[in-house]
Amino acid sequence: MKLYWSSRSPFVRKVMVVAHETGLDSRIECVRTVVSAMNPNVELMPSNPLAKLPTLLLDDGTSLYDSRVICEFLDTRHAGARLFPLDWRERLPALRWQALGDGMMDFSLARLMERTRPEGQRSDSLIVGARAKLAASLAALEAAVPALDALPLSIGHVAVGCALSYLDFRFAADGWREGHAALAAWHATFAARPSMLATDHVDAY
Ligand SMILES: N[C@@H](CCC(=O)N[C@@H](CS)C(=O)NCC(=O)O)C(=O)O
Repeated sequence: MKLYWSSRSPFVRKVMVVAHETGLDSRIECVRTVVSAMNPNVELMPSNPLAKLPTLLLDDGTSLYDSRVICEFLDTRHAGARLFPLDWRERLPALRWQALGDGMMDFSLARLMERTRPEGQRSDSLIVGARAKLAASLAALEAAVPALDALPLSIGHVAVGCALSYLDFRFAADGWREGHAALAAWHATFAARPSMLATDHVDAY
């Protein structure tokens, strides 16, 4: 399998963490790929018309996107405990946390894009909005720590853990741990997993 990949992408990291957790990482060839919302990568479009990362190309030529679809596919290809639980009592929180983690990545990427625009073209209101969503997301996760601790590792844990690590990578100055001691402790344990250590962000093409 070929994964269109970047060391900067939180969604790619989410897929790679799942690959490591499921023991499938050695079957994935990572292909460095540059994408941009402003200047879409046309070479990626035959595999993914949205020209986004991550995109997974299977050996039979089938392409899979986005990270949710790829992660769920990988979860059908191993014999260990399911990251997408079948029992709805565990599945619902896992999917909700995945939605929250993915959403945090989405508004963080949008905020990053605004930060890198030339001064006059920046939308301050988008940055303010992203900050408000971040505060609300962190408050919700702080309250969810007992449940995160109680349930077995799921795609929700992976998405939330990757979203928080992306904040460290791109928005360290925010100091997200302040006022979120329980979440910070949960994240410290999660970030020490071998799957996270093997997939650290690098700010390079
Ligand atoms: N919902 C998608 C989001 C993927 C995404 O936004 N990827 C970014 C890189 S981290 C991207 O490809 N951006 C290029 C673009 O927006 O055209 C997923 O879960 O995979």
